[in-house]
Amino acid sequence: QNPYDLWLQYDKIEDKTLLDSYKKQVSNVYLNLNSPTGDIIKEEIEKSFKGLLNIEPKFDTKTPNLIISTLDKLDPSLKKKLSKTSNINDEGYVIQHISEKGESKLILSAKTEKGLLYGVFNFIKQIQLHKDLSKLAIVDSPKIQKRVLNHWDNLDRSVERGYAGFSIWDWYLLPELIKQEYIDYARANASIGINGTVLTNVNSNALVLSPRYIQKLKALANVFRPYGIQVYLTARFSAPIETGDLETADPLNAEVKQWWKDKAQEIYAEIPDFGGFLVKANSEGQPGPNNYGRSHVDGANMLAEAVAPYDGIIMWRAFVYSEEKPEDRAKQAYSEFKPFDGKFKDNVLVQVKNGAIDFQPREPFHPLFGAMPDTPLMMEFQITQEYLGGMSHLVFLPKLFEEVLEEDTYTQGEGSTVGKIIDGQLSNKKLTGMAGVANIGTAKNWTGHQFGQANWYGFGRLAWNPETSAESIVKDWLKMTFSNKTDFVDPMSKLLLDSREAVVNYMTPLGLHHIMAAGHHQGPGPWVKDMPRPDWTSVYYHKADENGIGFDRTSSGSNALEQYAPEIQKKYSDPATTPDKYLLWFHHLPWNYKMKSGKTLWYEIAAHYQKGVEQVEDMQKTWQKMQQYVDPQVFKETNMLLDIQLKEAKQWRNACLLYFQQFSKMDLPDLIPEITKDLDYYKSLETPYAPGIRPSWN
Ligand code: BDP
Repeated sequence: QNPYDLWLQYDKIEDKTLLDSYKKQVSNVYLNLNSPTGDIIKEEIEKSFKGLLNIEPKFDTKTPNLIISTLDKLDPSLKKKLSKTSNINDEGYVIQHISEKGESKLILSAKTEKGLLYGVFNFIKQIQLHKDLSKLAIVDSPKIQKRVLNHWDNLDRSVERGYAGFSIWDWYLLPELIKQEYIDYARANASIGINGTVLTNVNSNALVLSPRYIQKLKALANVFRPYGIQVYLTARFSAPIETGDLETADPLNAEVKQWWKDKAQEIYAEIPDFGGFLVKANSEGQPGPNNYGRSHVDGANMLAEAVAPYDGIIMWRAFVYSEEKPEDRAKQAYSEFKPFDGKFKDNVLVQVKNGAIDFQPREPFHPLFGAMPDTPLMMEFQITQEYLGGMSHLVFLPKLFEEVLEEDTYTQGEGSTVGKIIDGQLSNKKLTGMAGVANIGTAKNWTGHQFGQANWYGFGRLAWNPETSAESIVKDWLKMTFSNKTDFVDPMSKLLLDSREAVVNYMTPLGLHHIMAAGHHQGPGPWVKDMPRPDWTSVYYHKADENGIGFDRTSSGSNALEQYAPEIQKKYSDPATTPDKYLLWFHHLPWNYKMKSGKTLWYEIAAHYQKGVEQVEDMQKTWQKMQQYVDPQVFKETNMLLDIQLKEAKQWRNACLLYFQQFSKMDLPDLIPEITKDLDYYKSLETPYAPGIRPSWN
């Protein structure tokens, strides 16, 4: 195993019977594509067969047993035998075993070469997973169109909230130096169906729109194109001013409109398949249309017009919460965006974070999902673990993503899940998308923490099909990355699948949220107050006082609940029927409130913190038994990281319990091991510097 190779480890199959049967089934390959994508397919087949099967496939044979061809070039007699090819879209593919004249053949076909590339990766995966090839009958297409990574990478190569080293984009040496990493990055993304990448931070820099940078961008686009990946940039709304060209960036100003049209033309002349722009406007100090008394619709549509002639899109973020408004931060995006439903141009996707606050270990789904039926909404997940332990905690995020996608919004009756809104099943708009804030950097294993790779992988799988289960993702990833052995896969699946609940338990159980240390968001900071904005503090969110704890978002409080469907309002307005996991998100409750378990709220808070710590201890125990299955270095490093995770889980537990105890004035339950340090000690642990932060923000 080489961590750099991610889930594309092609180690030789040990089971001799299986190996022999594979060798027989795929040794002679028909492949007739003369294109850069065709070359990539050929290389991948060679590489994987050499690694997994130790064979050099023959490509010049008259009797192929593996036929890789686009549908239009496929022999009609073979084509007839394929089932349901009409169901696939332009990125879909068919992998099917057939018998022809008593001979068995594997056919891999698609409408486009891009579809074929995806099919080839899935075919290789079947071998990695030791599947029976004679049973293959896969017909698959992505359910979401724009499957993109968002890099929060700055031009100086620092990465906002990035914990895996520096940015992989070496802007200074581009366009001349094409690093192997760019190619490997594209290959890894293509293997999981990611088809777009936004290269720059949402807190953007207008410089990237300059002619010099467009040349650099072009070089990257040329690398990514044969892998089916489009490049996008973040657009700084004030760019026309910052470049010195104009004195305003007012979206209704004719010169401004023309400026963006010219800019689009300039980019598309170099990069004909440029994807478009991602925009963070009037959010956390970023410029935007509101600066000119214009709306988000005015801003987004102006840019949409500029890229429309080239089939470009605008991904306009709904991550807004104003400094001036006293409204609960959780309500603001909905208040501002819902009235705009149906007003955006067809090539605008409104990009909405999974929850209404900010990438917390757990949040209820964002109320905008389902509330804008006439606007395509793009899901934004965060793969980098800003609020989930950053670089050091093992947390399998697809479990979080799955939970959000499965939530029922009830906006079009029961079963209106977030996933169905995102993939367009419940919207009459065609454009669909999912974005993941990347966790990739210059680290030798790409993601810093080896298990961060699973989150990149899992994001890709869910962007392809939001109904994929976290369980199937975890199994595939473990097998492809490490080993197919049941004694490894079963306990490790459990470890990964439980890891998300562990982090919720030891950081923010029972609906608590945003109580991390200020700035870097890594350790506990329930005491954080007196920041430039109240909604950047912890006390704003937990509202602990002598009467209790939690944010009342029912009608007696901020009434954020009114932004959800009546079914949800009904259930969540009463603490007795609110799921425990969201209890303190929606309610402020007395410390001795009687929980469903019969215990007090204070007891349950403590018990959850303790459970989280114990879950990390269990993770360590499981990992100890895995040494024989994993690379020695990965084994050692993961051990050390789990030690850090355990230490920090205990810090979280102790700090939060001591802090909240000031208000509850209740004894800690016996299940909490004695805490020998005082609260001041835990406050003093707030590290003065942690990587991945943009110092000027919260
Ligand atoms: C917050 C981050 C901040 C980002 C912001 C965003 O703390 O660094 O710039 O989100 O998404 O989570 O724009």
